[in-house]
Amino acid sequence: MSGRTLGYGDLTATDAARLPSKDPDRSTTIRLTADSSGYVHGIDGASFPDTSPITVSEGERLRLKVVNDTMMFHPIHLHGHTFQMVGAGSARKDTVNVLPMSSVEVDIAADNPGQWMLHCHNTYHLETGMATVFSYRA
Ligand SMILES: [Cu+2]
Repeated sequence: MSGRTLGYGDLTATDAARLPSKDPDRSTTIRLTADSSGYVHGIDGASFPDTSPITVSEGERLRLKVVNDTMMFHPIHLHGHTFQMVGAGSARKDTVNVLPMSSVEVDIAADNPGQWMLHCHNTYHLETGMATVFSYRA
């Protein structure tokens, strides 16, 4: 077996897909968590629906850091938007795999008002609480 694994750092958004250049208006961090059993998942130590929403205002550019405090992979998916990777390449995506005990940063253009789910796409992590709401202020 030879070759190497493609990483996010290898991916660059095309001009048509890239977010317009803009500094973030605000930054926030969420931590992906699990209880000591490893079978109850959450965000910042709480399980949905008890997680705190990520609140944004329309037109805002949010830099979101997602820190994985667990030993599992978490493909984090945001509804209603595509974000742009920061630091490792510049791919435009709606799901990013956050590796165990590591983090990713993404920029999100808040351009689609509503109440959108942000969650782990591993269904058993979602069903035990690794979800929150990406919530536009009224
Ligand atoms: Cu997960």
